[in-house]
Amino acid sequence: MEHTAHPHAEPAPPKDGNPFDANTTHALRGDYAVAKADYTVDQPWETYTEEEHARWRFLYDRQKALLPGYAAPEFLAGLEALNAGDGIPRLEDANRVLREATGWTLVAVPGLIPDGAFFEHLANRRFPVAWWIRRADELDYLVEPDIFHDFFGHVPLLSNPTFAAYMEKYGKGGPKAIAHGATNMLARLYWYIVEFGLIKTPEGLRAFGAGMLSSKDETVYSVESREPHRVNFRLERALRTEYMVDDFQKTYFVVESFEHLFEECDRDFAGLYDRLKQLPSIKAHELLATDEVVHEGTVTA
Ligand code: HBI
Ligand code: FE
Repeated sequence: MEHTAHPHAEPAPPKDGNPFDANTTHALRGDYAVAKADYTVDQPWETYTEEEHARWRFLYDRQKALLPGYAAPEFLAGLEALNAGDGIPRLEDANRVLREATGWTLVAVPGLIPDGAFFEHLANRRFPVAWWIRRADELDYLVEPDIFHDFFGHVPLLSNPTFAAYMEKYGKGGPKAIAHGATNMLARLYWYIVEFGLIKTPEGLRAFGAGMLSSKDETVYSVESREPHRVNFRLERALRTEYMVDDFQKTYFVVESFEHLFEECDRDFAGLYDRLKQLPSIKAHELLATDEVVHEGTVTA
């Protein structure tokens, strides 16, 4: 039984798909009518049902058991510190841990929010987390990020100082991308790093992206499968590379370290946007002669 999210009537879902994220066309699920101007809402923690807490524990326990050997050590350390396995977490509890570690706080939102609002939160070390949890029939795939994707996938790394600084810088770059009509390129960077990034460790490649670490199948696929390409992360290559939202990645980008990630992105994007706009985008399955290939896969179009 789904809990009644808010007393207000649900707004009619947008007819022409999703106004906040050009990459998806589904209607938004959350109740935006009760959100403040910055799109935040109070987390209705008391309304979560026992069944929803059990759903959280199922997803949490399944991922936690799977991650050793696949997740980056910094992610595993951040997850431990959050101690969020007993049920849907109170964001305020996580905020005590995050404020101490890196000054980040979590804010509850109805779901996807407009790019401008999203960038503004990140620029101020606030991470938007959808407050609702997926339905029982969506355990393995859902179109819009729920609290499990946002919290389990994104929050653990916010306690890593270098990655936390990267995320703030990503948000601060938002207005320039909007001004240059390049939010699609900045979204590619977010997709290939924050959602699906791999990192090199002495023990081999490890996943740190929220999209793979909150997915039981893509956690394994991204690190082990021979199908996808894996190439060293270079900022321009990622900004030019297209992605699909409803399938495993055909190409994963590998960072040397979070410090190297931060340095590679510590540049003036304005000139980049203008130059890269003149170049054709790169297909998700394409390999370039200039790529530093970590693994050449078998994927095709
Ligand atoms: N809104 N709540 C939420 N969470 C996201 O991850 C998110 C968003 N809005 C836009 C967005 N991501 C992407 O377009 C980013 O690349 C900006
Ligand atoms: Fe995400």
